[in-house]
Amino acid sequence: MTLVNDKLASLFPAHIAQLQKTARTALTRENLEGLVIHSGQELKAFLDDNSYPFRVNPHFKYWLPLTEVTNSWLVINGEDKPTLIYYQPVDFWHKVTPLPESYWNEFFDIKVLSKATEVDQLLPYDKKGYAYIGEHLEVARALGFENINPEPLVNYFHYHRAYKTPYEQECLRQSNRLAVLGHLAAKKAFLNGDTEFDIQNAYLKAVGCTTNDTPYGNIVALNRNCSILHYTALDKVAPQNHQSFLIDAGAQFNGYASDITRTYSFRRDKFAELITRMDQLMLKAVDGLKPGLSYVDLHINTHREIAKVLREFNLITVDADTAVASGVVSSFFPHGLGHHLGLQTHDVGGFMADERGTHVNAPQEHPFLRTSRVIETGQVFTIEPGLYFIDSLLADLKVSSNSDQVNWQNIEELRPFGGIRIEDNIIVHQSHNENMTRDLGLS
Ligand SMILES: [Mn+2]
Repeated sequence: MTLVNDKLASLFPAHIAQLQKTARTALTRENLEGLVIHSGQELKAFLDDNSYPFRVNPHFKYWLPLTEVTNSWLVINGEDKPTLIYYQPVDFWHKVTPLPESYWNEFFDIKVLSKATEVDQLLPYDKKGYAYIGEHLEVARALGFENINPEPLVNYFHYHRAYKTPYEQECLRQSNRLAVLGHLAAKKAFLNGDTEFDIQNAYLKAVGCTTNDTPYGNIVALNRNCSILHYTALDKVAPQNHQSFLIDAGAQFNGYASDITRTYSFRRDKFAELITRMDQLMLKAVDGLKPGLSYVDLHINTHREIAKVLREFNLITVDADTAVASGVVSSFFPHGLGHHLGLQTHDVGGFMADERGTHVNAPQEHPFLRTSRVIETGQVFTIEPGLYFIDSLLADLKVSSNSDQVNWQNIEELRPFGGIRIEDNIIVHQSHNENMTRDLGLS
């Protein structure tokens, strides 16, 4: 861990310098003096005194690896050392986290806040030139902010967040490392015949986290459940036969997410062959990530590749081109090829054509694609093609005019396995792609 820490320490200064530069440009453009970023506050459940799990403002954790502190603030002007107002109450009910001593401390002017309501004493006196970035609009107004989450400023940051600094890239590698530990444990639990619930626990134990710490709700699915794209039910009873296993699960490191999916067959059967073929297709799609190309084109091209697989496995009766043209492929691959990855699992800025935030939709025929942006160096993506046997989509297909393009008997044979998705996390470098997931040995 010290080696990792040394590496992060060596990369952090350039990260902060980059963010300062971004902030300076954005503030000058908007004619503002500075920005005040609120980490957030706990949100109480309705009529209850318990809070939802805390999720820090992503703009806050962009600047420093603090993901669990509420009522904390950053004051930034892009020139001076940013001020961190760190909330450390006197509280005998809850664990109070003292400020961790770390490589990033020296880059902030740190002030400790012991009463959340007294923050105004530490914030800039005149709020006119400052923008509030955060979730709690009533707090911002009460403090006297007039500029609350101004869109041009937020868009500017969202656009630039797509280019990961070397520090962020290292955080994403570490986040992949953690998730891979979980994936290896989960695979073992599946082959041991465990329930979905027990596989999930094996995953969390190996990563060393709770469900509140994962970047999104893990998808741990056996057999037919693999066909439910966002299945999160966690059955506590084992199925009669273990046939297939799909796990879509990530981890967080310093607030950066990993998002990895694997599918396994219990036996060496037709479904296992289909997984091998989809894995090959998936790696080919990764090779298609190149600076200057369009992610939309890569997605559309993957449709054609999946059509070829459907034909090879005799799941359709027509050639690939016909299946693409008729739209049959979408019944088997109904989601996008992938998305930007970073501080958020589905990272922001995917539809932005420029730093003003000009929105470009995904093509109408591909409504679930999460990015329309040109691929560029320094961006980080998931690539996650899928091939599923989804009851509702197949039912629609069966009564459609395309029904005769499908080999229904062969579909029935594979339906109990649910489906396949394979997902890796990739950094696009100028001369090559870095597949962080494969580099860690997860096949
Ligand atoms: Mn994903």
